Parts: sequence; structure tokens; C-alpha cells
Amino acid sequence: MAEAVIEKEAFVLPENLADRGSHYCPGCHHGIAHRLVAECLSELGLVDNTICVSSIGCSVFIYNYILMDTIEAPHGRAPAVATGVKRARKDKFVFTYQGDGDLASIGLAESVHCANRGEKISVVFVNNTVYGMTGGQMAPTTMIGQKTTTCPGGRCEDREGSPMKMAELMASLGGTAYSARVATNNMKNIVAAKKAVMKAFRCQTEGRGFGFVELLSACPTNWRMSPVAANERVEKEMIPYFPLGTYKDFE
Ligand SMILES: Cc1ncc(C[n+]2csc(CCOP(=O)(O)OP(=O)(O)O)c2C)c(N)n1
Ligand code: SF4
Repeated sequence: MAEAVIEKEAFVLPENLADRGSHYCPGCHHGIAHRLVAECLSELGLVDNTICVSSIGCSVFIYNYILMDTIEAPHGRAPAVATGVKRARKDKFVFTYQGDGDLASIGLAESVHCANRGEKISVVFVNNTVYGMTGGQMAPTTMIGQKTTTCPGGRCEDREGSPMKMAELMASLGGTAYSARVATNNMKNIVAAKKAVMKAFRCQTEGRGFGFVELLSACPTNWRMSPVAANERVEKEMIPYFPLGTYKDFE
């Protein structure tokens, strides 16, 4: 007797994720982050009502993959532009998608003041401890001892200070309603990451205020590592220094 074949789809493309190949480096986590964002927008019914403000760096290409209206606000200015958009169009769901060079270095002032004012936007922050697109320079999040093109001997605390913990910093600001840190290096963490992105988004849809979610991510190219080794680095080096968790909550 022939055995019954049970077919199950392993991957269902969210309605708002473009069906095209990725240009990101093998093992880059931006693709995972994009998918989480697309799924959350879709599940919250926001597909036709969203304005994304994208940044500078590899992350800017989010507009190639998620089908939504996007404004490009390079060099860290995304939170300022998003402020204007949201104030003018309160009916729209507005979020920024930014890397660590963009959000924590070039645009630190915009990020901090936007949170402090309690703008009703959401921020998705991809922390891969380097400037990705421009060849791997040191970012404010680069870890002590990590070698980059601008600190070839490794980041030194005395010289460059310690890596900035943005989820904790954002949580300390009065206008922030939600701040959390998650990771995208394995399935368990990706499931938790989706819940946090969802909550950062609900923070806005429910009118609670500024929502922030930091995703610890890999940049295998600039770390000079294989994708597997890069995922292990997230687990063994990044998570102990950047603890996962919710730092401020509205519920
Ligand atoms: C004023 C200015 N400074 C710097 C740059 C170069 N630049 C383009 S992308 C980028 C780094 C972005 O890094 P990050 O935000 O970490 O994003 P990733 O590429 O890692 O996603 C920089 C410095 C620029 N174009 N203009
Ligand atoms: S350089 Fe890094 S952040 Fe940019 S696409 Fe490649 S792996 Fe991703």
C-alpha cells in the first residue's frame, strides 16, 4: 500500500514581502529583521497604512523588500523625519528602521530627543556592532577588543569608551513607553524577537507612545566570519554584554 504523502508549506511569504532575491551578504540578519517587520505589519493590519522612514547603511534597502510607502532619511535623521510625518499624519503607522552607525552614532541626538519627547512612533534598531555598508568601521556598539577598520588593534575602553547599551538608554528617557532587546541568531530568539517587534508596534497603534526594539544581529562580512560562526558570536559575546530583555513596558 502506498504511503500517504503529507505536504506542508515550510515558508509562506507574508502578503507585503516582495518576492525577490536578497542582495544582502550570506548570513546577514537584515533579511530576518525585514521578515519580522513584514509579518508584524501584516498581522496588525497595517499593510496599507504604514509609512516607513529608512536610514543610511545596508538597512536602507528595506524599501526593496517590504511593500509600503517609504521615505529615505539618511545619516541618522530618521527619527526627526518620522516625528514630522507622524505629527502631520496621525492616522498613519510610522516606524524607522536603523542600524547602529546610523542610530547610535550619526543620529544619536535625533534618536534620544525623539524618545524623550515621547513621539508616537516605533523604532526598529539593528545592532550588528559595526558600520556594515561602508566597510566595517567602529560603531558606538563595537565591543571591547573587537577589531574594525578604524580600530585595527581592537576597541579599547580607555580610548574609545565602552559599547553603548541603547535599549537601556532609551528606557531611561521619560517619553519612552516600551524598550526591549532581542536577538536574531537562532529560532528561539527569533520567536521572542517577533513578540518584541509586535509590542513596539502595538505601543503606537494603542496610543501608548514611543516604542523601541533593539535586535542583536550578525554582519558576517565585516566580522570576517562564516554565518554559523557569526551566529555563535551573537550568543557567546554579544548577549552576555547586551542582555536580552524588556527594559520598559507599558503593560
Ligand atoms: C555624513 C555621512 N557620514 C557617513 C556616511 C557613510 N555611511 C553610509 S552608510 C554608513 C554606515 C551605516 O552603518 P549602520 O548604521 O551600522 O548600518 P549597517 O550598514 O550596519 O546596516 C555610513 C557611515 C555618509 N554617507 N554620510
Ligand atoms: S555588510 Fe554586513 S550588514 Fe551589510 S549586508 Fe553584508 S552582512 Fe549585512
